Amino acid sequence: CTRKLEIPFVKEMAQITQHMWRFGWDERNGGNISCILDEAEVLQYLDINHVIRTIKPAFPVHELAGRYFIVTGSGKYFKNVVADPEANLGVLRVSKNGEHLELLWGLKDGAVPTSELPSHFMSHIERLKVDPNHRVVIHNHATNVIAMTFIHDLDENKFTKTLWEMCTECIVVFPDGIAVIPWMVPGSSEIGRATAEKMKGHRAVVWPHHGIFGTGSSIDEAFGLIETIEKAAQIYMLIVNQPIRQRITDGELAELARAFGVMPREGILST
Ligand code: 2HA
Ligand code: ZN
Repeated sequence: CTRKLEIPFVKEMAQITQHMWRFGWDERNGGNISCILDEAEVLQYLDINHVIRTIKPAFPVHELAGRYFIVTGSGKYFKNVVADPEANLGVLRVSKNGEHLELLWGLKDGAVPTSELPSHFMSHIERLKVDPNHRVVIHNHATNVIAMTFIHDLDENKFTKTLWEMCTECIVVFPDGIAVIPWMVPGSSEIGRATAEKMKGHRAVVWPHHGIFGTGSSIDEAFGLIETIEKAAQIYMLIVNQPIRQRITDGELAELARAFGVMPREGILST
């Protein structure tokens, strides 16, 4: 198949990586995406019995055995995905015993999956436990989220509260709040474990001075979540040194939650 952009899940990845690069959230090789695919979906476009090569993950992933993924490649630039999806993306299946990744398409010329695969896999495992519809993990370097981690308290409830106050719709989009982990070395299993631990109760995790992880049932959901958080962080960065004359009160935030039928994470609002 040469018309790669006609495969819907390839096309969607190419479009979203391009968007994110244009937003300035994925400079150079920054950012990575992994998306769970249904076998039936993959079957329509690829020969699932033809394994191009196998790749050893950093650790066995028994919990994801048999699952199909489309992922961005390690060291690859989001900017370049549209022009050459097969070099920059890969479709793979976790082997039946969870010990190997079976490459079915892409990752041309010996490329390997994203350096953040441990964080992605561990996050998928935890999100699937709490949400059977979970499918997508997106990591990027959202500019204002990073900026905010230099000047705001990194207590996750305080961080969440500030974001909720920045745009009326925030509490509706992420009533579960934003988690924040300490600064850690990226690409490691340790940061993967810390991120996944937070994913038990959150869909978004901020990595201070680095970026954000967002999850969801689709690329739209995961991206929309990050987009909303980044927008709120942008408003914060715009107003932080200005005299604030009026704000959304805790009472109004509670009223919003009631009106939209969402349950704000406990311990954040004072009402
Ligand atoms: O792929 O974003 O966190 C580069 C990164 C690592
Ligand atoms: Zn990163």
